[in-house]
Amino acid sequence: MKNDQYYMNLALELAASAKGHTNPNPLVGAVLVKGGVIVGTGLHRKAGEPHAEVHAFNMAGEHAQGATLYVTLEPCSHYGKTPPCAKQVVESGVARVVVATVDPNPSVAGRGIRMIQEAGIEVEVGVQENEAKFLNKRFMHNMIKGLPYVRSKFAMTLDGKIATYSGHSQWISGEESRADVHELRNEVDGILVGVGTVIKDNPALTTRLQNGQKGKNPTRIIMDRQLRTPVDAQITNREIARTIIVTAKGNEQLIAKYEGVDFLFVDVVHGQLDLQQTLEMLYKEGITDLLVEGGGTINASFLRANLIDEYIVYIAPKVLGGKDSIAPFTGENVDTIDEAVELTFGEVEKFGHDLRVLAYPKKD
Ligand code: AOF
Ligand code: ZN
Repeated sequence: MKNDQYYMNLALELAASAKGHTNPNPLVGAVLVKGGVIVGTGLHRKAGEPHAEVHAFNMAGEHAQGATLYVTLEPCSHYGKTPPCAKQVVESGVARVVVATVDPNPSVAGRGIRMIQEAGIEVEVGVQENEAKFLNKRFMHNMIKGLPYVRSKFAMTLDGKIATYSGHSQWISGEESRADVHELRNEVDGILVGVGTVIKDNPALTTRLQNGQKGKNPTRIIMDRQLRTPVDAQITNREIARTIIVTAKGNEQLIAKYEGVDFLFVDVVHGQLDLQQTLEMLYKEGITDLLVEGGGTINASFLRANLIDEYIVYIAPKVLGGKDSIAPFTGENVDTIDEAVELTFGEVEKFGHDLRVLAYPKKD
């Protein structure tokens, strides 16, 4: 007989297959097992659609009686877009429920587990918990902080440069890395750049997937304190994707020239747009997962405000040198190494000749 861990890993794998499709909802997988036979499987595919458990119960039918349910997130207890899963769990006649981790959503937060226990069903919590939390790091962050999960992405040479002194940067990373960036854009809700990038590169910031697959275009967000975005910039083309310009309070009268663009007005602190406020507003606009593709200044502001939750760094096997070459983080100088932001490395993967390194802020 396989153990709890084995079936939970299966449920986690099912959940992971919907990555990027469930926002703002979490990734959830469920497996029903009876006498060593998998009688039902399910996953949450998309917000508004049935929860993972519902699919698993539909598949199992009467075989759910006396089965064990493995689910990667606590079954919900609330009437949201769908009725509470905990109720269905109780009515299904399962003998045992194994949960990877508690749902931090304030409308659930332990109530689902309690409902099931109170019906006299054995519940075990914490199997593959770290893996489940890691899989849903975006959702966990949203629920706990009320902010988008921020990923800082850049491509650099082995000596840590993102462009030459003149700003030339096409291309540092290879084709495979650049294709991966489009996979990322397909996953996130928003992509944020500084107005400098808009003026210099006039990017469309859309998703172009390989094999002709149709992608989802994230909302494009421009940090533009003085409203320097050209009215005819590609990024302002509303037909392709939504665009939000974040600008300073007081600029309300100056936006008439832009058509079809949404605006957020935030405070200016030390000459810069307040990032914390920006993120709070973006979260209210439905941005749960944000990719920052900024230049060195934007990146440094996010870094120093401790607002980066994940680093996605493509490293090309090239050395550029040059004392004026551009680094991924500029901003103010610091005096000592103690002032570095400490990280822990995550997964390292090869894309063509490049490496992609993931890193996360060190938890204290
Ligand atoms: C589960 N199983 O598969 C998912 C859960 O708007 P609703 O009704 O879809 O509810 C969304 C909330 O339900 C979401 O914020 C999270 O707390 C929980 N998601 N729960 O038991 C699932 N996707
Ligand atoms: Zn549910």
